[in-house]
Amino acid sequence: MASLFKDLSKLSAYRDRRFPGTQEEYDHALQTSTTLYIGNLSFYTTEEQVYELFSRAGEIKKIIMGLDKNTKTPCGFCFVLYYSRDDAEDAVKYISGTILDDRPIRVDFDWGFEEGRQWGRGRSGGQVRDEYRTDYDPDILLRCIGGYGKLVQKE
Ligand code: GTA
Repeated sequence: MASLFKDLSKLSAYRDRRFPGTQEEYDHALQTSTTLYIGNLSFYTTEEQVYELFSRAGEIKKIIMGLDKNTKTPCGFCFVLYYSRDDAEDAVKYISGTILDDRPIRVDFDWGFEEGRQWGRGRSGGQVRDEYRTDYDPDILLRCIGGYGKLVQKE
């Protein structure tokens, strides 16, 4: 069966500025890689939860949680490495957009994990995109008010 992902524009809208090669090499890596980037994770989602969800698409080789470079705590992303390209494509097709810990997660092809890529690159230590967030973040709201439990009790 022809792959849905032959069209380069469907592979990823993201371009890693730190990729060490040419655009052609980047495109080739995205077409063949078995590594995925998962974004919009809750800071409380564990590696075990990620494993449980993504192993539905195939056998996982490794998971690397994205960490805030200052606090060394999860900051909303991770990398999932599969053994097979077909399994990685299935995860993009079927798992992207599903809800994990109340958040719709984004599953993106990635050029491949290298040591250092697990750290948030934002000035504050977390992900760059969090520094541009204008919508409210339910995680932060919940931390401020003490969780849904308290809200429900007050009603
Ligand atoms: N494969 O979508 C992705 C992706 N993202 C967002 C991060 N990584 C990704 N990999 C894939 N697909 O290893 C990887 C990075 C790195 C790790 C942490 O996750 O390669 P980071 O998010 O902290 O830093 O990365 P990064 O990616 O270098 O920052 P960048 O590219 O400037 O911005 C990330 C996102 O922030 C952008 O896609 C955009 O949505 C948002 N953003 C950036 N600048 C602005 C702006 N001025 N206004 C609004 N939004 C912005």
